[in-house]
Amino acid sequence: MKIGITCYPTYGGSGAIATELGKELALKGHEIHFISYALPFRLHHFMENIYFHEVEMSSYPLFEFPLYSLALASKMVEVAEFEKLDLLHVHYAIPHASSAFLAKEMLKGKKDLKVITTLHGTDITLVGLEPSFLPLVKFSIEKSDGVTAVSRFLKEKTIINYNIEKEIEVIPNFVDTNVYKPENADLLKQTIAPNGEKILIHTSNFRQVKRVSDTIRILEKVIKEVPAKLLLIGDGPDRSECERLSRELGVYESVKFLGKQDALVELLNAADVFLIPSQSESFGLAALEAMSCGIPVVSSSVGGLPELIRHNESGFIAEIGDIDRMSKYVVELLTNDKRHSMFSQSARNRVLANFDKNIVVPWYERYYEKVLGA
Ligand code: GMT
Repeated sequence: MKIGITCYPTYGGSGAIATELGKELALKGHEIHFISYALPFRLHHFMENIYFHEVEMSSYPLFEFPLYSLALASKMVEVAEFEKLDLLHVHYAIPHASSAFLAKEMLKGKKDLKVITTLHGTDITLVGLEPSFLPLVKFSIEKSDGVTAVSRFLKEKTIINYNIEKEIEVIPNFVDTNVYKPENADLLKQTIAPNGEKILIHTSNFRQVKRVSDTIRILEKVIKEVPAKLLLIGDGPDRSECERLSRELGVYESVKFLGKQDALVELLNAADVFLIPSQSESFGLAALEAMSCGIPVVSSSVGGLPELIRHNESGFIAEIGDIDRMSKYVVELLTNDKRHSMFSQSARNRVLANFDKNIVVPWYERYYEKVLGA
């Protein structure tokens, strides 16, 4: 198939999934055309069957705000027509699904461009609900030829919040279990925790919805019982506040703010527990990557997280903001080696059985065929 993929190219779960999907499809012989304003962050090497089309933006004094959605629609039309795309798969509804609808309409009479929209999270649970976007998100979802959501939770939210009757296929996030796998990281462990402290880890874009400050509050409680360090990977608006909080709580020396990192697998393998105390999380790709490395997860009980993490098996789940309970769960995992290793094995097995790329990518292919067939 000739497939156009549009996603946000910067750090973020939807961009990561879209890019990994494109790469896997290209390896299987499909021709993939990425259409975005910059090269997706996980696409830095040349790969056969992958092409990138940059959406050029021009400025004009009258345009106080950049007209990206319109420029994107024009680029979609150009690529679909000249590269003879079979379908366009857009990730994150705003504004991608709307631009795709416009492109589809513009091509009518010349070709029937099928559009598939994958809903990822805040496009539905947060931004999409704003009155200035809601009608457009609803319209664009209804006009897509196919719609997928990354969890049952997100599917339900979409149906209820936007009053949508359209069929939505749940296709979960996936991971390359040959890359994200358990491996020895003793050397790195020693560098991070020279006195044998346990290591907690959290990775995110440091947005409010991630509640990163909860990880620091958890650490403050945990180190009263077990010597531990907290690795914070990523960057974003809440980072300064988190740094301030760790100083205020007197745990600054035990928290390492590492910023954006590429060597994620190594860092995950150095850790004992992964923390994801989010306010909202439609799936939790970061937790999936940790579990694939065999790292047990302690999370909040929101969104799609309970669909990923089996409570008391591959991790522990607590109410949002219940720092006391989450700290107790962390201490339990850090002080009970037998339990930790059972959780670790169960996390890895759960990923292998349900969320491996070799299970989920063919699922997308089947869905494409279904939409094209229709
Ligand atoms: O919403 C975000 O914070 C970023 C967003 C994205 O599009 O990059 O992440 C969402 O999509 C991921 C991939 O499907 C999911 O694993 C994340 O759970 C989801 N984030 C939220 O729902 C907050």
